Amino acid sequence: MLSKVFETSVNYLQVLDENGKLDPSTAPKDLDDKKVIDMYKLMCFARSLDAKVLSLQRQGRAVTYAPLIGQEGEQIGSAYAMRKQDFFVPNFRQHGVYLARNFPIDTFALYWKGFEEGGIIPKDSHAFPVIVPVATQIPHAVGVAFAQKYKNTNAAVVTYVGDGGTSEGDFYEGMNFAGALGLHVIFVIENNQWAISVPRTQQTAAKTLAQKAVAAGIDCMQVDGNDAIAVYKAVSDAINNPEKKPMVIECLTYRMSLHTTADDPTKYRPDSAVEAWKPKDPILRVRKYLQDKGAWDDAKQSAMEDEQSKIISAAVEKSEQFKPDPKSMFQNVYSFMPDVLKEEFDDAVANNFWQG
Ligand SMILES: Cc1ncc(C[n+]2csc(CCOP(=O)(O)OP(=O)(O)O)c2C)c(N)n1
Ligand SMILES: [Mg+2]
Repeated sequence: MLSKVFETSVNYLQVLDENGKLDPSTAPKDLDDKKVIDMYKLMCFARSLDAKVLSLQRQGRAVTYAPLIGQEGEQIGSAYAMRKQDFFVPNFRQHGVYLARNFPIDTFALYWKGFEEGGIIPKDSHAFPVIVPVATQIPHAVGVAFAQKYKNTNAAVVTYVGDGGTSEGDFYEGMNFAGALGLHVIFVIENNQWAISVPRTQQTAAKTLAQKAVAAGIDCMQVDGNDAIAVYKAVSDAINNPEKKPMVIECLTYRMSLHTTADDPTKYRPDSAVEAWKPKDPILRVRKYLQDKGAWDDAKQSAMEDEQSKIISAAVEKSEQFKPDPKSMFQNVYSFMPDVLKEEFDDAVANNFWQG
């Protein structure tokens, strides 16, 4: 006898197409113009901030930076779906999510100057710090969700991982744990088609990255990651799931710029690949949608741009006047200072090594 014991499929969601046309049958029930305008403004803000930091880095005024341009739709859409009590566990590219979660822009500016003080996460923000080792945030996120279940809170955990990150053991182990224990974690896969110079096509033979959830017994779906409204709906449904089930949401998007400022993508991908994604821009389609409805116009656009640019300039100016305490470089790695570090610290203090 041969019988089928299991069958599955992966759904794909798009609400707003590239021309700004909304599909009412898939649109979130709670969608109104205010929400769309809020998300639109945040996407524009994220893009302006991104351009600013990139230009500061090129002038030697900021440290290594991972641009987010092109990924504003999935970042703002998912962040906008989060409630205050939910936890945000990032990797290294989710500046837009921090922004939408009201992370202080002054702290951001200090972070990109390389100051320890920029790494301080405000208490009660329910955000974790930037993490660079690929996919190591996943077990942390799952651990936070385990703690929420143990404490019987009503907080979900939203964590982010790149297409490359989904090849890591931490990703599979974390999903397995979340599935087995029924933890309320939402795994947002930012499939931006590249892991530095490795294209998505070489990353895995799997047809979708979402389906990796299936082996862990977790629900999954694919979303147009350049459609902020679709991402908002997918993440919001997962957060408000009455059974608090885990969920994997693969956002299809594109890394329009560099991996980081230490990278030169012209060495491994043609400009035409980037050009092909330009019409799918996540900001453009929301603007078209709002303008067609008469809810947005050029005057509103320039007023918004002026306001955002003033906020960004003020934060940058403040960060450039900031006087860091050099001792802080010793103080934030361990909860207590190990002997070997203490020795170096004492030596530095005794010899006044940071003066002059
Ligand atoms: C464990 C580990 N291996 C390798 C690296 C170097 N590295 C940094 S980012 C990256 C690619 C990540 O690609 P992806 O997960 O798709 O995220 P994206 O950068 O595209 O947002 C690699 C290999 C690292 N930081 N950590
Ligand atoms: Mg990637």
